[in-house]
Parts: sequence; structure tokens; C-alpha cells
Amino acid sequence: MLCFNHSSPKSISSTCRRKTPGPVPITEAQLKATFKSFDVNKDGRLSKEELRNAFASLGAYIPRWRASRGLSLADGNGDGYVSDDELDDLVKYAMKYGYTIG
Ligand SMILES: [Ca+2]
Ligand SMILES: [Ca+2]
Repeated sequence: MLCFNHSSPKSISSTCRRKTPGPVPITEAQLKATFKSFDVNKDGRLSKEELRNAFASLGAYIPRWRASRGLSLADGNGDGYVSDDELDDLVKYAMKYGYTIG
């Protein structure tokens, strides 16, 4: 299968994307679900500790630091927790670092 069109290199068909073994980039939805799964006390919001565990499971280099940054970025109302409606900002923050699963 010809997967690289030399006349217009940018139009690579999505059907040409092969399933590569190994880690795959995590999607926004998966990331959101992952964060939610770390709400261990099920109060509908993520504490710094829960965030730290989430980032640790995502393979963050310094989970504690990531959690602090993520929290201060996403915590719009400043209560020290990332609630459900603040989660989108956290996901956007985390997406920038290209976490993978697998
Ligand atoms: Ca919680
Ligand atoms: Ca908050």
C-alpha cells in the first residue's frame, strides 16, 4: 500500500495508519476517564493526592510536581480540588505532555 503521497505529502490517508505495537498516545476521553478513576473517595473531585497518583500511573516524571501544576492551572474556583467541570482544563494540561498507555 502506498502510504506516502509525494505530490501532496500532507494528505496521508488515515487508512494508512498502521497499528503500531507499544505505547499509544492517550486520547482526551481516556485521560479524563483515567483521572476520574483516581477519585478514590468518590466525592466527585480530585484532591492533590489523587492527582499525584493519577499522574504517577500515567508515568509522569515528577508526579507531585505535575499534580501541583495541574491543580493550580485547572482549579478555577481555588478550593484546592479539581471538580468535574474543572477536569477539562486538567485534561488539556495533561494532553500537552503526550502521555501514553500500553
Ligand atoms: Ca476525590
Ligand atoms: Ca476547584
